[in-house]
Amino acid sequence: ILALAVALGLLPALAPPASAAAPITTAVYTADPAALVAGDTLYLYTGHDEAPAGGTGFVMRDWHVFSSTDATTFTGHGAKLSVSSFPWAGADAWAGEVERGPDGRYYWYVSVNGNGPGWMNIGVAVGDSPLGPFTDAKGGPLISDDTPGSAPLNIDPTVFVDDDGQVYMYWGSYWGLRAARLRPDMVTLDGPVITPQGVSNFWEAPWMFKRDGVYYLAYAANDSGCSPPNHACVRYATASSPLGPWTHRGVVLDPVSSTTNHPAIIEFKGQWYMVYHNAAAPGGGDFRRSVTLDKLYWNPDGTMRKVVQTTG
Ligand code: FUB
Repeated sequence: ILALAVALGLLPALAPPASAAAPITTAVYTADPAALVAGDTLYLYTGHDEAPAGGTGFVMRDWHVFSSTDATTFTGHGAKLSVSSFPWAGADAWAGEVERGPDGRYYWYVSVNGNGPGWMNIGVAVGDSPLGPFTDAKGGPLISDDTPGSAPLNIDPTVFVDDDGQVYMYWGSYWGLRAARLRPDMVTLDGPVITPQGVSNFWEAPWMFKRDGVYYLAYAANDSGCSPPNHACVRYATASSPLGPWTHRGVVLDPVSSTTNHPAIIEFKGQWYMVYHNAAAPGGGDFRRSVTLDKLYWNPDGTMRKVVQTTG
């Protein structure tokens, strides 16, 4: 009866038992996770924090890949993409995401400093398998300050291929969230850049996905509703159309021990997960972060329950 009442939405579900979440690795500091399921494997694509202890800024030169078949034990595959993979770039290997294209290849979208007059760009690399090898897919930025309508800071791409094959990309920061359609080639804009509406308190780190016909956009927010101050939480919004308008639905992940927060939400072997980073690894900090994950549960009405952050 209790289970039926919960299923009908008449009673709130009891909090699920906590499971131990440890950093996916302590061999390197990792940040800005993106998740991809291919076959029976969960792949995590991460940034790599190399700031010294006590450092006061990001030192990030490459991106790493990890894989797991149980979402508990992860194998590190090392750096599979670096700033030097993009001949036109020079620094700042910030957040990225990998998406499988209609051609079956794997496209890795990243934030990277072009070393030109502007600052950050969206670059894209491609490989024939989730582990690469990955090479620059375009020979220049997909999005730069020169792109009409682009964001004031072009970082944190999230790419989503809808059931009808249409590709969408969201990106941006506190100064402006942007979205655009991509062509099936995955590396060319398909129409104008737009400014999505209804995404409250957006800070950075968008992650787009779809569940039961509903579009979800999770993102880092840094407002007074996230406590402690200046530590981002993860909010999310839903929409019935991939470009919005969006309706804010609440906080799904409270602030973590690092000032930044960065979500990747994915279903793997029937269980949903929130993948994120914090400063919890030994010697960790705001610029020495580590990726971890916890289970994520849904309410019957399609809203997400707040993730219980575990340690282990
Ligand atoms: O890791 C560098 C930047 O910090 C990312 O691009 C943001 O999402 C934030 O995590």
